[in-house]
Amino acid sequence: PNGPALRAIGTTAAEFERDLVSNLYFERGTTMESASAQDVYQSLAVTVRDRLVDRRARTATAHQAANPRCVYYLSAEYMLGRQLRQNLQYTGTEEVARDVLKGLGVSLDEIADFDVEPSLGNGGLGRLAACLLDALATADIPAVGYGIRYDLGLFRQAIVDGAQVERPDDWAFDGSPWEFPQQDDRQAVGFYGRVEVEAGRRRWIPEETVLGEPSHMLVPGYGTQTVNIVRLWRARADSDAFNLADFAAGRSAEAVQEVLRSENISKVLYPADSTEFGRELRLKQQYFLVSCSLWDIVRRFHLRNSDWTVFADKTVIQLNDTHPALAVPELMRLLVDEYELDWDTAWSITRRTFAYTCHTLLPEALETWPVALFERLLPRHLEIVYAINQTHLDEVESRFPGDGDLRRRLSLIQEEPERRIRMAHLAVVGSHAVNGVAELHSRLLAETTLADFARLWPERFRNVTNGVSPRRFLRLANPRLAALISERLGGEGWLTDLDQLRGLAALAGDSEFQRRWRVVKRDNKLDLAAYVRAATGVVLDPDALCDVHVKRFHEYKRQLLKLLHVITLHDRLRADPGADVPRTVVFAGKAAPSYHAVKRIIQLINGVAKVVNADPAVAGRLTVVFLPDYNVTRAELIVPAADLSEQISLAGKEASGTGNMKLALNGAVTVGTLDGANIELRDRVGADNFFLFGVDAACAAEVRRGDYRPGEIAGSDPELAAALAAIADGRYGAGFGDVLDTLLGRDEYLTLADYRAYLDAQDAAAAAWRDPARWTAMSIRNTAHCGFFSADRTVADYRDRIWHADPVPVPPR
Ligand code: 26Q
Repeated sequence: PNGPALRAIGTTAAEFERDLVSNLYFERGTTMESASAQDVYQSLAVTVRDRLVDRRARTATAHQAANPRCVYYLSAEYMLGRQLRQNLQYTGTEEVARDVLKGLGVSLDEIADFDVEPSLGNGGLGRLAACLLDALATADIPAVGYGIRYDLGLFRQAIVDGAQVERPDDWAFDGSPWEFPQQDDRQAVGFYGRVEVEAGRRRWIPEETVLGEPSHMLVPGYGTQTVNIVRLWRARADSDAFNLADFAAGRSAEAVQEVLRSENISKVLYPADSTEFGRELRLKQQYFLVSCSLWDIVRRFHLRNSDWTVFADKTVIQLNDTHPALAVPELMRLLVDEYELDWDTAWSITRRTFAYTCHTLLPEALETWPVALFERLLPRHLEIVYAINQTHLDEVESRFPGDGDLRRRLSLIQEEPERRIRMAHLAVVGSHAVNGVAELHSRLLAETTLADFARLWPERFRNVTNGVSPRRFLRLANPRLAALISERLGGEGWLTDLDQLRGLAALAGDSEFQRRWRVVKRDNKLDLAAYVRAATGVVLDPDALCDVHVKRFHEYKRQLLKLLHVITLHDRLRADPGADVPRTVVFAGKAAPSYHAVKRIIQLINGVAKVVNADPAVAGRLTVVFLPDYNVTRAELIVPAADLSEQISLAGKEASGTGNMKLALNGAVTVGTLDGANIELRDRVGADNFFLFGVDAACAAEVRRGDYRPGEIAGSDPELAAALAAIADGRYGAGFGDVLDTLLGRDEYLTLADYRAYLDAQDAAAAAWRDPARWTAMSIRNTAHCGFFSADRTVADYRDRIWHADPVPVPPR
């Protein structure tokens, strides 16, 4: 039992140093004397990683023995964040590593900066997946995350002449020490081809095959022995893909074309967080993920079981939005075509196995795929989708006879203007549970987007409000605040039981505690200021109110509303230096490369920042910065420094938001609308500790239905008119007429309608800031009442309401 792992589990300084130096020697072929910083980083990473391997081995053994119900999380995206500091903390080796490195003449902080985050996602959905995996492992729930190992993650954003420029994110360029390649488990995936009938059974004969090669990364739980895994698939050419005739005829370069085509499948993450439907390669990615993962899930099941009747008792597959919804027809294909179960049995197993999480309400973000494309790529799956649809519509007919309109609305196939497959309908029909990601979102899903389904199967619909990992977003990102909290609460129990933060509420008015709270915030702002200065040259005042709007760019998130506020503040401050408190406004976020309208807003922000920061009349009062390349690492820097959290989406558009939770947890006070999880956040921290403004979702829908005239609002509000005029006169750069036209034309996201209420909320926030004791009390209360937004609570809700999976404790060595 003490097998080979013995070498690398010691946590004393001597053992750690021996392994580090040994890894440097045998893995990098060098010694401390001649090692580069990159050599030291790679060896350190392997040394830390190895300390988790023994836990992983014991986890696998415990799971094999218990034969429990396993949670399989299928997601096209994961944003895991940097691994080094997390794994140092989870293995309790941070201090040892720091001391050992110091003894060897290097600083851990410098080495840790070589750690690269795998940015295998766009934003909230991918980061949620990572937080849930963290909480699953922490709860000792047997789980595997399945995803795609994109060679290129989400593009890196640079700002050139004020505009977003995208550069490739070759995240593994210098090596990828956290990955364990698993070449032996390669799996063939078919595409195209035809369906054949043999002895009355239908079988798919693909025309092309590609191999899926897994590698896994370790997902340790905090304060437990459990180490789960995330298994990421990479496409490799099948040697048959090589055009042998070309090759033999000396045309080796031409022969390689087929290889490249196959391997393109996992080449790059699509950088759009809605609407990229119709791209064949994207659909191929989805099927590639689904096919490899289901094969693996079935293989794992067969390691411990032999009878299909217990499959759904041992397996729950959570679909992270519709991106992996092809898993429904794929499981049917495996069960019916390959394992020869009858259709009804297969369908019952399938439905009991899947659960679906929806992350949007925007109709344009609901995935649909052209039937013609689907048929060419996955002919047998199309037949299965049709068969599922037939049974489904028969059920609708028997329950609501003669309602042709209802049948049309519930169908898996959209007929007009072109025949398309509705992936959300496929996911709902194939699952036993469907959930939204915040109370409001789940309610609106059942009342609007999926209303007909909610009427058909009300018992399937539920809510699971999102949460975030307190380990990553408090302990790792904000060690100063974590230390202060632990000191006051007498330990670190709050890290896995976040409701304990409530104990801070009693200290909200304590002046000595407030003073220490402010020191932490100020030190965090100094860290942010140092980074901002190096990255952009802009100098930040650590005593100014740090006002942050950081998230993906989308019109509905209304970065433009924040910018109108900035322009108005600038105007006011020129007339009266006391018109606002000293303020730093931080914008960060990426725009989908093809989303022209928001790329223009990024340009406008940079134009405004340039003018404001160069104006001596407001120096020391207002500073505006656009921090490029927002990602998990950058969030870990910005979030702990924030005083004011901008959560200003148009009500009814943001499914949940999770940045709102991260910021409140770190003591930022929110200015926000009644949208997504903001509502639940305000309920918990208290209306007095939250700056609410704007129309609610019902009102927004009503305004949109009526004849809304943004021009009239602009005409009757002089400050708003002045802000728009400033954009028009070219001082922030010529030619922003298009931005003005969207505001004064349709103003789809009611930016002008909410402008005045927003400014009033900001004035209220400024008034609170002028009274440091009042502000600090609000800040402390935000942290104190955030326990609900722990991903541990989210996972407990999924476990109780959907997964019904029991923990399997892993015994210590
Ligand atoms: C789909 C098909 C083709 C190409 C791209 C896509 C695609 C990719 C990513 C569609 C959507 C996404 C990402 C969506 C997302 O991040 N949604 C956010 O999910 C969070 C976690 O639940 C919520 O908090 C946010 O409100 C929601 O916007």
